[in-house]
Amino acid sequence: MADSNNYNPPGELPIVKENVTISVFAPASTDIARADSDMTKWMEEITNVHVEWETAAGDAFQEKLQLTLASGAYPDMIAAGTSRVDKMVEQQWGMQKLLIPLNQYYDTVSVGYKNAFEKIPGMRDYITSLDGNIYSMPNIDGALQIQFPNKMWVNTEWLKNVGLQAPTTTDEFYHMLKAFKEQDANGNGDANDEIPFSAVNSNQPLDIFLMNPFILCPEGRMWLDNGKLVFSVMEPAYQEGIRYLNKLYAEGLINPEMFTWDATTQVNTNENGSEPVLGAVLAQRPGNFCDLSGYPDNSHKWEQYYPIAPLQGVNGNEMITNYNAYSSTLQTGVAMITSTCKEPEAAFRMVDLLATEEMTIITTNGPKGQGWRDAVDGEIGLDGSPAKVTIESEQRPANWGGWDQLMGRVQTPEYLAGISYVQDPYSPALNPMQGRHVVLYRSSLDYQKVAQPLESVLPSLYYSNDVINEFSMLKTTITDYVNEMLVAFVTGSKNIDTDWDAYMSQLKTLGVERYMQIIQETYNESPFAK
Ligand SMILES: [Ca+2]
Repeated sequence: MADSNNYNPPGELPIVKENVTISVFAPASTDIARADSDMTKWMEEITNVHVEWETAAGDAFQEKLQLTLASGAYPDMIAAGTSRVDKMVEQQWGMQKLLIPLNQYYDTVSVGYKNAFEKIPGMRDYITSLDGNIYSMPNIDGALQIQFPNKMWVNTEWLKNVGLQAPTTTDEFYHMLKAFKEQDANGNGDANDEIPFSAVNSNQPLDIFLMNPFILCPEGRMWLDNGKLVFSVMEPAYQEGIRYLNKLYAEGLINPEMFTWDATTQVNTNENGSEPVLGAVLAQRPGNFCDLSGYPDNSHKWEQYYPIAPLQGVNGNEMITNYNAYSSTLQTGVAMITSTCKEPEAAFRMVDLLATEEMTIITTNGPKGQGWRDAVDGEIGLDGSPAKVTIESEQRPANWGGWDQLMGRVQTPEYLAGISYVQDPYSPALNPMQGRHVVLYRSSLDYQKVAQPLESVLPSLYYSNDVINEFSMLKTTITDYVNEMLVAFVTGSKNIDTDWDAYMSQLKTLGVERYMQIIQETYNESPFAK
């Protein structure tokens, strides 16, 4: 049994007076052996918690973890990093008492997560299982561009060349694409090499940004209207939005290759010639359509692009954009403590220490004074207010790596906004306040201003064992069909008017009513509805 006298009060270091050992099962670091990392040694020095690592190569991690658990020889802690354990599996392990509930630690000794709970609305609800217990310690990426990842990047040089302002309506967007197509928008003397609009279908479905003026369409295409589930793809306004997309396609304004392109093809196509060939691109970040590598000698084409704000609603709709409040920001299934751990408080407090704002930058950038320092007067953060810390170089010390997203890194939106950069690492020629971090942050504010209300966001939920298999099957079948029909309607291989009824009836045949019922009932039972 753990000796409670061995513990210093919460928030004080070291965590324990006399060394304790925690065994941790983790994916191997590609950087440096976990035990050899300078950060590992430093963590032990400041906490008195010694970690005994057991690792498996990243792609074998899940399989080896299953084998380890099946053998009954549990590690004290699982630190899955980016090989996250599925939300449902995590809940199942918790209910089987393989993992211990962490509520008491969150309530009594937490410092880092306590701060995060206060700053991130809905966070505690999101990580609470159906039985009311919390079984894991999440990573949090609170960057604004993660919450608003579906941006329409437009080439601002092209806008100047065709004499247009950034479009604010679906009509203006259409006319902009037409101008891109008909004119030599990139100014290379060839009027036919412009691709007016593209996206990589695998990570940015075509119905995400351009559908919002017609009907709100988040990733997953579902949202809550006063607690009642809406599946956008079944609504008449969605049909109208598809008519618009079909018009763009029929007039040659949408890249016909986008449905089969991957990100690399898109980047290479745009980087191939002396001038970019993509006009508008639906993407999370410039790296999805430009090559930012090879610093400082890359093409710098990305600097021509800036995201336009969400378009105005049609038919009197308010301007609205989808808000990815939970799924990418709050990463569950990262760090979990097993029932055989003899020092669960030490394990929790070690991860909770990593979850403090101070540790975020140490984990990511290295020790203070090596690449980063406290900000001085006059340095401002991304949000324009006085900065808290200043990053001078994003090159951290060579032996520091391995802990980044391994367990408990918490980047709150407020903290990230308070970072000042001496030099934008992707664009040395630019003033840092015009650099990539700033572009991503500032353009996200245009989206945040018209974000769907938080209560209308459908989070990914913990489903009960009774329905999980049925739910997963319905989800796969229905999502595949909806994606297939989206392409068919947009490209015209199915007719959006004459084939719409058949589409609706096929959705019913596939079980869409039951699918929505499961989600609605699970949502109603979740902490979000209470
Ligand atoms: Ca041209």
